[in-house]
Amino acid sequence: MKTLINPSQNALIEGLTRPKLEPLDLDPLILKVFSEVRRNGDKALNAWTLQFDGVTIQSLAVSENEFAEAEKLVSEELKTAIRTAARNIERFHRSQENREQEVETTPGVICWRKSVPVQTVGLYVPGGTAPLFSTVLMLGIPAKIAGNPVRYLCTPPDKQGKIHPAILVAAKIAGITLVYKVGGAQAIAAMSLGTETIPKADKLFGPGNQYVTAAKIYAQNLGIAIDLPAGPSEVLVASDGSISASFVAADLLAQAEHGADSHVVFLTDDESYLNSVLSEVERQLEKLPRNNIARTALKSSTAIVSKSENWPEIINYYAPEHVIVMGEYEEFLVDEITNAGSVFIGKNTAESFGDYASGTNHTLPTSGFARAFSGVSLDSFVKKISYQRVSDQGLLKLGQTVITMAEAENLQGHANAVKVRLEAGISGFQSP
Ligand code: HSO
Ligand code: ZN
Repeated sequence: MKTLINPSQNALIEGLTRPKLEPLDLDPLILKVFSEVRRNGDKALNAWTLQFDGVTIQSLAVSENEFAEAEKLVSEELKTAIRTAARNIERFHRSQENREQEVETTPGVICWRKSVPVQTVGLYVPGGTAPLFSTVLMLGIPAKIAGNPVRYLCTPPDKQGKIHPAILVAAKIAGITLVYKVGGAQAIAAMSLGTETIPKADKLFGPGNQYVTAAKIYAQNLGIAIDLPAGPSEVLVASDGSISASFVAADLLAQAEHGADSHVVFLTDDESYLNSVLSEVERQLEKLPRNNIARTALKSSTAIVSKSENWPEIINYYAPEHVIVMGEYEEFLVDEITNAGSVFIGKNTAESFGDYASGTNHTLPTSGFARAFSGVSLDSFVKKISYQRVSDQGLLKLGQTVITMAEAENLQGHANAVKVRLEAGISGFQSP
């Protein structure tokens, strides 16, 4: 990790700059994938799957038998853990169901809003080195609560054409029964365009590599909504010397092991404590199976010593996906944080709780998007439709206001739409 001791403003800005990925010009490939999927549907998916995943898929949809097989392959202990996490995720997301009040803004003018589920949602879970079945819960459970009529999952097959059994077990628990064996940009193209087998989605969810992200951005041009602009995962840990260095080191490494492009920041006010944390990181790193990945991530990560009064500004400038605050300043920091995806408070609150099982969603804004975006929640799966009804009384009370404003905007047609009613309404009113 780079260390910055009481850095200047410029040094700080540089230290908090997230590593840039090699810019790949993916546009031609993404265009090609989309145009082939549009032209050849499932056949194109099979061809891309053979090319990128090295396997020929007999049937895109996971069968009942495959679900049953997966149940047998996952240990009881893991199934219990998945169920416990699912219960907490469900409880937390159900608490987000809020019925809004009808409002009579003017006598006779009633306005209200209702959540209506997005009709078809396509969820994506990457394959690769870590099978993220926890992400299946984080996306599938709010979709179940929202009641999206069509919800399905795409995930790439392994070399044997199989899906990791824990992904299927989690899907079942989250109420997802449609799982398709397709990954990468071709999966996003299939969800955006629809094929013979895969329904066209209205909104896409889920993390992915650069190809998946580029394809999701392309899908937006086709009028498909996406959850969040996704980037590499990140954490900022802010702690004073009262917290065991091993806790801080473990939290930094938990995030660094996600990917070589993960970014972690450690913020403290004591240089000797910073050194103990750094040696603890080295010690724990040795024993981590994914230490190569974590080591690369740590190279472009930063440890900062700065007075605690500067911490809010540093945290809010960086706008971390996750921030863990531990020690004497935790309450003060919690009140001052304005930019973060999710805040973890106190010495026991490892980010891993939120990643898996406390109930909060782990699909969060990265790359500084926490300045303006929220993480995935129940709201992400619904649209809020507004409704209104104007009675005769409302027409009489508010009609002239609308006419005056419309005429001042030189939109006579708008004014007329009220005038014709007012004239008809008033005469109807006066001669019963
Ligand atoms: N930290 C990741 C989520 C995750 N961690 C999944 C483990 N599995 C992004 O918030
Ligand atoms: Zn994680």
